[in-house]
Amino acid sequence: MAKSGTVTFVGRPNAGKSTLMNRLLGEKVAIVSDKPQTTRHRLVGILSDERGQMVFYDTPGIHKPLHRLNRQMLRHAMDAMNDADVLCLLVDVAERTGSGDAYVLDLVGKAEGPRVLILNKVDRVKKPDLLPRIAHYAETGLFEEIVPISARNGDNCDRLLDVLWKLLPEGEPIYDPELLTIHPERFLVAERIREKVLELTSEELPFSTAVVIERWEDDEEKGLVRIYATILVEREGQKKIIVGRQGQMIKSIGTAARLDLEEFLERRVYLELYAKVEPGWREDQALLATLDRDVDVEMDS
Ligand SMILES: Nc1nc2c(ncn2[C@@H]2O[C@H](COP(=O)(O)OP(=O)(O)OP(=O)(O)O)[C@@H](O)[C@H]2O)c(=O)[nH]1
Ligand SMILES: [Mg+2]
Repeated sequence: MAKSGTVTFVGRPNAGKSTLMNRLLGEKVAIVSDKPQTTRHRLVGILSDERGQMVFYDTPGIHKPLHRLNRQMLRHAMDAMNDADVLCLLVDVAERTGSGDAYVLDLVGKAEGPRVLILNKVDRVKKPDLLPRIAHYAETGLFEEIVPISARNGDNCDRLLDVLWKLLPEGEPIYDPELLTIHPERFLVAERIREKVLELTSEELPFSTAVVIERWEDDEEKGLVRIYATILVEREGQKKIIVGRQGQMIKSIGTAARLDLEEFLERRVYLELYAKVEPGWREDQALLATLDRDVDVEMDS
């Protein structure tokens, strides 16, 4: 009998959850950045092979929610935690342990089912420094396995996969084995544009930016797709940063995004970006609902 089930990754922002999901899939489904709070939804990645089907849930990092957007992000993380057949807590070993970690550990401890602790970013620490970390988590008695890895360079990720397959229940595949994810192209494209915004801007901007696809036109004749997207910000000053001097910044974002999208969509892309001030969008229930609606599509399995 083949294996089938869900594996959820949770942890603090920036622990490397999205990097790990992409690594295990061998494809980029989730966007990644060096800024915390990159992932805003529960993202699905599907791994199907001769052993069965593993459905990954990548989640927003657990943090103190200061806006409605962040409360929504946490809800996605909690839902994914409750839906997990195997729950993985990711910890960045290059960071000191703090009160946030204790909170996450407590949450994970309350979940049912097998739990795995993943110590990520081992490429950033010396081996002897890892041992007390491992001992600390072993003492909690919460984890079936503790696996040190580097999601970035792939170290020990095969061993992690073996552990996950072992813990997964038996069953029929949930999704068509051909599928890599269930998210619509439109959402994945908006995310990739947001990734370029995160890459090229700094400070508070990443937290207060969202990308909305306004229009999408497939021009079969010319073999290209025209995408019109808005970058939402909260204040006039932020818009100035996004646009940049003489429009340089938004141009750079647009160029980087277009190159990425052409590879992703395997088509020529005409991309037009606008910056728009939408005061307090992170508190705007209707707008957040719109952003959320584009994330999942119902698929027949
Ligand atoms: N050195 C090193 N960096 C890593 C590793 N894994 C991830 N990173 C980096 O850590 C940063 C955060 O990675 P993400 O995958 O976006 O982290 P996340 O946990 O998904 O973050 P949120 O979505 O904000 O919760 C990025 O700059 C990654 O390149 C690793 O194994 N080693
Ligand atoms: Mg992430």
